[in-house]
Amino acid sequence: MDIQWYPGHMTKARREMQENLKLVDLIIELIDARVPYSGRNPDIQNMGVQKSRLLILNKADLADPEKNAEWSAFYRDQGYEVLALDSRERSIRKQVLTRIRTACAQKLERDRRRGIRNSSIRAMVAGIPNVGKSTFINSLAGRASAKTGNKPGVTRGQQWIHLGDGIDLLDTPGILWPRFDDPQAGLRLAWIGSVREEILQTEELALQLLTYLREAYPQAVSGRYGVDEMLNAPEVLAAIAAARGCLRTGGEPDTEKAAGLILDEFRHAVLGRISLESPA
Ligand SMILES: Nc1nc2c(ncn2[C@@H]2O[C@H](COP(=O)(O)OP(=O)(O)OP(=O)(O)O)[C@@H](O)[C@H]2O)c(=O)[nH]1
Ligand SMILES: [Mg+2]
Repeated sequence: MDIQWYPGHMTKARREMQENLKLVDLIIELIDARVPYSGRNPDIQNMGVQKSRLLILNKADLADPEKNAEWSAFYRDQGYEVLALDSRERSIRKQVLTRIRTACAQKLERDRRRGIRNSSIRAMVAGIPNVGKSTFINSLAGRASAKTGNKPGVTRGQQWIHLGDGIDLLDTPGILWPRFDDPQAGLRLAWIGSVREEILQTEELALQLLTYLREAYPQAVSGRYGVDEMLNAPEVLAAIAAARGCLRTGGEPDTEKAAGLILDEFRHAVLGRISLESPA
């Protein structure tokens, strides 16, 4: 299955982000903790390379805790400031503000030497669709300033949000890149819900996910649905449809419906905390 999604609004958003780069001191790059490799947009990675950068492994609560630790170390070793977070928690504010200041230490020091007393920091929050950028900003602001929603493409325009304490954040629309060279990348981004549902084949997507889980997290599926670990993906899907009463009018298993259920439960970590990539 070749998944590609790069609509016009992303080209526009990317251009506007590029234009706003000159206004910011820091780029806060949100990466989905379940796909810390494929979920890093190369266009964002190459944006403002001379700027300070803070990496947030977001939705860490949905990812495998061991992998979170490995990925944090991996990016830290590359010289980045890194934090793994559940951005829905308002309590993240203190540690994030501390990291923002650490990441901008040079600028703050420069301002101090110039005698600037009310030094301020402006940061652009960037990442793929649905990674949690607006949620992250709202938790830091302590109020629902930015619109959020559990589907990709909720934020359509850029918006400055004032955090107080001399820090302003720019919310940006989630962007992907023109072509996924690795078909696995497209697949993983679709599994986590960063690709528009309407262009996907749900059943094929779920079968591929079941195949991955059978290898990487065999207990996840058998534990949740009580199906035999030895079954292949289509057999598992049919068994889940039967067990969950997903039936078409004639009594046939409704595998399309079961596929939607599996994807939904995976995305909400009902199958457990699952990572799709390892640094190794
Ligand atoms: N479990 C979990 N859910 C999160 C986290 N951060 C955000 N979410 C959820 O993810 C969904 C998407 O959040 P948004 O903040 O709208 O994502 P966004 O990156 O702004 O998305 P776009 O504007 O579409 O690019 C929402 O349902 C949030 O509640 C997190 O750390 N953990
Ligand atoms: Mg948003």
